[in-house]
Amino acid sequence: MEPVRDIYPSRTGECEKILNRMDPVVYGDSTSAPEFGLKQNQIEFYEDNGYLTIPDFMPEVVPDLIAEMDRMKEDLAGDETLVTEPDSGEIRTIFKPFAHSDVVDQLSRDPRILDKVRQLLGSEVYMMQSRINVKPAFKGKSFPWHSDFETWHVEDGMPRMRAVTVWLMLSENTEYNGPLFVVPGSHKKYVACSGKTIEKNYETSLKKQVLGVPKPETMKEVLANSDIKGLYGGPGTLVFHECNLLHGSPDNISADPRSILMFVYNSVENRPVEPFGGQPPRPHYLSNPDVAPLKPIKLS
Ligand code: 6CS
Ligand code: FE
Repeated sequence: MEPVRDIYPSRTGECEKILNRMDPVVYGDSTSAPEFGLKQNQIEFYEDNGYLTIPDFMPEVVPDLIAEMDRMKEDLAGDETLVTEPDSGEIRTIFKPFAHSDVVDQLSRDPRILDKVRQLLGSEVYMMQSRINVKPAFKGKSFPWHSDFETWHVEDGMPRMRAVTVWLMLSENTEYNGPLFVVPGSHKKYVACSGKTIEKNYETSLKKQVLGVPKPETMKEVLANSDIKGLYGGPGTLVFHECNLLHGSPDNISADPRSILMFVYNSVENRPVEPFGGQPPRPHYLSNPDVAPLKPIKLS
């Protein structure tokens, strides 16, 4: 098979560069209106800013999801899909929760979410990655600035920018408990990072990412054109987050956890190829080998 040309080279050993995005942000046909689709002004906001917040989207599902999160922390103890914080034994991330919870699986295929995702990506979609970021009180550590797409491209072989992360706030996300910070509009450029991907980078990057993190000088350039925006909201707030948007989050030194459930939807027309960083593909809980289109559940 012809190797796919790398239009977003990163970690090639060259110095860091800011490149142009070569892909659309919204793939959907704006004249199509799925039953639970986004409104035109929401689509435009997402296209311009790279994110969209819908407050009070599904607060009713949150108590069950928190119960499932607590159950999975116990049930999956010692499993590779549970990642702990760098300086404590606290749980940082539960990967692939849909595989262990019907409640999570059903939500990931809820047409009120799927219609919007398919509308943005203009195709059928599959679940590329899913996680619960727990951010425990006092002990939840930061995530440095990064674009998820950069990692997915280099380490998982995602060829183009045609994926969206949809995440639901499971607790109140305030300015104090380690919320997500985004750089609105940063998804329109691509930071080709320095360095080279090391073998099994994921064994350390999920606790503390080093590769694929733009240097301070590069972030200074990015931030000269845009402010940082913190994403705050109550439990049940939904966020759409374009795959190449620069984001990060500070430590949580407050007394309240800041937990979120994340679904990464990738277009079935953007299935991964050989990872561009030259290392073998990452495990199934980071890049799902099941690329079958997701079927929406029936709402009762
Ligand atoms: O590795 C991943 O797939 C995700 N996790 C981290 C810490 N950074 C990149 C991406 O968001
Ligand atoms: Fe991320």
